[in-house]
Amino acid sequence: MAFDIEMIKKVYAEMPSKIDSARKLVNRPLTLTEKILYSHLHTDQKQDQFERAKSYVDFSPDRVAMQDATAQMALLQFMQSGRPKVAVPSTVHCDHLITAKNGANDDLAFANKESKEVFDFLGSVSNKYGIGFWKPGAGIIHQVVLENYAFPGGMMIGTDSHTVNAGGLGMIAIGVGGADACDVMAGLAWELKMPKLIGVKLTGKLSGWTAPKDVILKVAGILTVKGGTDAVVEYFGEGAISMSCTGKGTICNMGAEIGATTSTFGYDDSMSRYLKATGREDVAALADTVKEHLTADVEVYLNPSKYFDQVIEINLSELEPHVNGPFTPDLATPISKLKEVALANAWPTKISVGLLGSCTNSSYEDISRAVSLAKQVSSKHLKAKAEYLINPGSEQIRYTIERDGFLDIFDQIGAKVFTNACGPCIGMWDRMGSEKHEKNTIIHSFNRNFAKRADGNPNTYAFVASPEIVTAMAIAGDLTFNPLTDFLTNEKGEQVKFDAPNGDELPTRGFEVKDSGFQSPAADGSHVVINVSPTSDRLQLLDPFAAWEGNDLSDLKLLIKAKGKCTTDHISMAGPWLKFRGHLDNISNNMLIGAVNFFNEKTDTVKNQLSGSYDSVPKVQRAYKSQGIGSIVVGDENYGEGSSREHAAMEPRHLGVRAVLVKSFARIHETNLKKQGMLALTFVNKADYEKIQENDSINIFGLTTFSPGTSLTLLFKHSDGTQDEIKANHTYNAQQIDWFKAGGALNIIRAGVK
Ligand code: MIC
Ligand code: SF4
Repeated sequence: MAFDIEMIKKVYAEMPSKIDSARKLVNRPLTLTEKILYSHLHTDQKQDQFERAKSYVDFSPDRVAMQDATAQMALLQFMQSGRPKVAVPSTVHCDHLITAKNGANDDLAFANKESKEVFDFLGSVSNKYGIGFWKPGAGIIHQVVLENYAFPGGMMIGTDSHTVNAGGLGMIAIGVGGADACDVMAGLAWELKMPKLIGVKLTGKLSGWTAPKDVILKVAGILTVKGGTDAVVEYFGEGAISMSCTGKGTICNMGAEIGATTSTFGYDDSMSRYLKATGREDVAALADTVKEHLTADVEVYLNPSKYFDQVIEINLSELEPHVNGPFTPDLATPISKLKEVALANAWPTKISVGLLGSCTNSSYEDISRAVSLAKQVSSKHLKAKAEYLINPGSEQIRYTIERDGFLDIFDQIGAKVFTNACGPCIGMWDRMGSEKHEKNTIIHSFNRNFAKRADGNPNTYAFVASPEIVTAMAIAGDLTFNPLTDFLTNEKGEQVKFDAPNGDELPTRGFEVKDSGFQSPAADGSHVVINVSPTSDRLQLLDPFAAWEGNDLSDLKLLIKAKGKCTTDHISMAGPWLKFRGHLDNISNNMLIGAVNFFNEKTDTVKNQLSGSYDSVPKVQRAYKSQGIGSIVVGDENYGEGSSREHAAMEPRHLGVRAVLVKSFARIHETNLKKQGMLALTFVNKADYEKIQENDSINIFGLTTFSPGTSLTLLFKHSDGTQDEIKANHTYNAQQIDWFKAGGALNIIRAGVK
């Protein structure tokens, strides 16, 4: 039986009437996205003709998921909320804190020792507050959610940007910061700006080498890393229906890489098959009873341009496999052009490692198709040229692929299997020699490939591709090799070509698992005591941030003017820093160390205006803080792209940065800044970015009359005595202005006035 079946029954019982009344109100057919959103309005939220990209709307998500690296901060905040138990079904998944080094068994044992304090903390908080707990080794959050919790037509939030993966099972699933999760677990409404809608019509059918991953690699190339901002992407068409449920998950997963709020697909037979195969016949049967509500109204897909803000059409029969990268997931190159592009750009063409797995691509289908290529190494007398590493997505997948002999086949090509966890995808990869910073190329089936992300080496060129392409290219060891057309010379000196991959959507013998790694919480957790040692360097209880002082801000220093891409990985790096995710003061020592200083093009080297010397960003900021001087951070486009980690907002807040002024923000990061009581501002005139100088002192005016829709004024006083007045926009609504005034949203929950 599925988890939380009563909750699912309730959602489906109420859905038809809620959708009917929404349809009457807007007086036109509804997209799937609108149906799910309108059927999850918070009880205090009046149904209305919400304006896309404008209206803030209060929702009641059905569930919350958190992974270990973000759950620490989410739960530290929840502990302050004064609630005895979570208000909606919630889960914690231990997947981010396990370093890939020697192989699954060793690595898991090591992580269990190294991060014992954190896992114990998460386990006992979960136990106390009624949260389901998935132990280290159980699997990657989004794979485990898809296998156990996602359901068509449901709405969930999760403290990880790839929460959107659950769109593969027809959900509206959205990545958020821990403070948002805290609100929903505390029983409060969750606010979202009514999204714009992008429709993607998939015609034709995938075949041969092309995989679901190629759909999203192509879409990323079209929309770029910010093209999906404030939008939900809804996929439909015969191509969507013919695709597996887990394939749909892959596509939705990487919607995070185009900045989309989320992506989703209508309920179809592939979802029903998946629900049944994962032991949820009950959910499939229930979904069948409300089938027509779990997809858009017929008119919508017949005439999509009338209902979506933008429509993209992709013919799967003509789609080529793509390889995206390096350094950004939207640099899309079709495989037939890769050789030419790689040579023209002087990318290192020798592939040293191929990596399979991550939450994006670790389904049974993915692995079985990769295996069909790995098998050809022996049958065609080849030798795998690159190293090949695998992170299965869950223990259920791992157990099943072991039973079905897939791990043996991988073993024959010298593959190493790591723990069912994120591992190299989030820099938890103890890669031998990476500290030498040699130029090298890797190819993986993950979703992100920002500089330094996998192994900390800025000179690792990481490319993203489907599991099939990753496997074939790792065997060939060459980025200029096109497995669709090119031949390889085998051990006997013969020219051989790969047969196209094939595999099973679902295991013919069913999924199997011995110990899934799940731990259910105590029925009554009131007796559970949570200990956080005051001397711990991994965990630190939170102190409330100070409320706004009630006046305009003056004589702030410019901390850094960041140049170019500044993702959450640049603002609060993962990898070695993941271990401090539960300790705000310690993790603040990584604040913005990856951002490039506009004035000297260096990372982690900014001018301390008090001493005139250059030092690391956190050190300079701590120097300002010790003198009671605030500062501001200036940034470029899509600032804060990538992760949901709220540390990227809490660190500057903790260290005394007062405002972040950028050309544009990524959605989750902007909300995280607001939630923590920071000023998140954008240039009215983007060219003003150029006016900001290294020695600037800044005043911010307009705070005493801070109100929705009114811009603020910033005065930049330059060291030569001149000054520039700049207008800054903001998107704060009345409630968010209250967060700012209170010094953060949590202070309002704490005070019990929300
Ligand atoms: C990621 O893929 O970058 C992460 C690590 O899963 C993050 C969450 C985090 O930083 O903890 C995400 O995508 O939200
Ligand atoms: Fe983990 Fe990578 Fe997925 Fe993030 S993207 S949840 S780090 S596997």
